[in-house]
Amino acid sequence: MTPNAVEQTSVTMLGLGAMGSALARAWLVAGHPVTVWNRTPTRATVLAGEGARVAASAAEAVAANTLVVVCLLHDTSVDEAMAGVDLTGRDLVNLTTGTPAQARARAAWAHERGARYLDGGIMAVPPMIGVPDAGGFVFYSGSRELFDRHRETLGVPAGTTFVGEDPGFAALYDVALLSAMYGMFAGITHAFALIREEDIDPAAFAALLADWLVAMAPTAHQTADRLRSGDYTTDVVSTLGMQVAGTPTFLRTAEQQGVSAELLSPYFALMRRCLAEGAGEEDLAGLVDLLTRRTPSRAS
Ligand code: FVH
Repeated sequence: MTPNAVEQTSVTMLGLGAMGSALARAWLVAGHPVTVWNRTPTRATVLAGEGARVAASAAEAVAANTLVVVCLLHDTSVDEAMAGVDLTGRDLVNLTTGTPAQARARAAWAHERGARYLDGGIMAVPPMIGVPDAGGFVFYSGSRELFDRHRETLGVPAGTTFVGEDPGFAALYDVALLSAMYGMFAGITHAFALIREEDIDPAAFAALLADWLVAMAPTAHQTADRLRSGDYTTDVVSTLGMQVAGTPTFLRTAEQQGVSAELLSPYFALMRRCLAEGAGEEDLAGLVDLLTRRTPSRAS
């Protein structure tokens, strides 16, 4: 260490898949001592060459450092990898994707074993890890004290956003954002299918499509405002009634282009159901209530 260098927190990384390897590498590059373990030991070879210490077992890796980060395939793999491992006094940060219920159960499991617990939901793909301008970040929830203690270290691979003391919240935010992403992917898939058989350059079309999706993104804020206020009718620009009236055009166009409407139809069915409940003058915020089976404010 150079005379002015600050000692960096040592990190144990369990799981060296695409994401675990990227995380471990980011800490190594930033000067953190890193101990790694992977079920299939050969996956540690490259990182060993980059300075990681390779543990022979998960137990040995956990014993090496207070801060233990886990990024495995799924919740069951966490159970299998950590069976019988002593977690006493560890700061366990679990970045394995799971449900909110799994995260809450995992927090209780960790506490029973004498560990502090933070859950994380990674909003990035491996190439974004360790690249500050890439826009990747991780939702964290659970112990605020633990988050604050390791905030700087956790901020090395990607940005950090703490979303609450409920350990299930990081997973909930993660799944909510990814669900919105899949909705967008579904729309992109349908749009490309519509033009697929025509003499249209997909790249030129993609530029228009991407700009349109960006222009529509503020809908998220408008929906939030309506859900908070309960006012679904003031200043509605595109009423549900008008939009439902337009749906046959979308379905007929799909049919004429030889495209299955299977991605659009469920959303249109929800719109029609909302209209049938009397929401014709509203915008689409009422669909949220319909999905959650809450009584929409129009009925109260
Ligand atoms: N990669 C991505 O794009 C996404 C981005 C957002 C977050 N996800 C989540 O991150 C978790 C890990 O994903 P990954 O990309 O690293 O996944 P793989 O490359 O498939 O590596 C899986 C690792 O899990 C180990 N593993 C699986 N089962 C077990 C088990 N029973 N016991 C111990 N380890 C297990 C596997 O080990 P091995 O197959 O090499 O022996 C890998 O280390 C995941 O939750 C994503 O949803 C990634």
